[in-house]
Order: sequence, then C-alpha cells, then structure tokens
Amino acid sequence: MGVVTIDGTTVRSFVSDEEQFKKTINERFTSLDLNNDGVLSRSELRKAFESMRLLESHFGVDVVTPQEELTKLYDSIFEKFDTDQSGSVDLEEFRSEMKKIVLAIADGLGECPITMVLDDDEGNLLKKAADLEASKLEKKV
Ligand SMILES: [Ca+2]
Repeated sequence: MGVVTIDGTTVRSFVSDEEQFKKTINERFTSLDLNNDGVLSRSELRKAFESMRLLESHFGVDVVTPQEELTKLYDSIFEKFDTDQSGSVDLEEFRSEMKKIVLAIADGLGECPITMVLDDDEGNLLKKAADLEASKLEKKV
C-alpha cells in the first residue's frame, strides 16, 4: 500500500507526456493480452478493469456492485473500446479510450488535491501518474 496525493493537474500532465503515456499504455496492453494475439478480447478487457478496480472502488473505498450489474457495465465498456465493432480491442482503440478515461478522472479531480491510499501494484494508473510527477519534482531539485 502507498499513499499518494494527486489532483487533476497531476493526472493531466501524465497524459500530456505523450511518450510516457504511450509507453505505460503499451506495457499495460501487452500484459493484458493474455493469449498474445495482439488484441484484447471481451474477457481480457474485463480482467483489465477488474484489476484496475475503477468500478468496484471509489478512491480506495470498496462498494459492492451486484455481479449482474457488473457484467452489464463491462459489456458497455467493451462496446465503448471496440469503436470499429470488430469484436476485439486493438492497441489504438485501447489507447484512445484509456486517454479519455484518464482525462475524465482528471476533470473529476479538478484542482483539488486528494490523498489516496492505493494498493501497491503496478496496475494502478493513478499511482503511476503520481509517481511520474514525483520523479519529475525530484529531478528539478
Ligand atoms: Ca488477446
């Protein structure tokens, strides 16, 4: 577990650092593509969101959502990602949708910094954003 403080600016600068964001998303995509066929299937994407815990938790607070509802949610997420409706999500689709999601989180945070307790896993994009910002600050000093 780690404690991070982030606000919308932290998150936005993470996304606007094109190279870093691309690298992070590429790494994520590769690790999610469990059968290595270059695209994410419905179940691979669902696993991704389960591991990110974007839906089940709100800033570290667990909420219980019924399975049936979750399945509906994950289905609608998949449709969103699969913009050309090919039945799978490729890297481009994944990246552009992740960008939208992360920016939406940034908008939600606005200028108010929040302190979060996060699971200490590499999978958390918000933690990555905070780490990146912290490493930049360290370089400045
Ligand atoms: Ca796959």
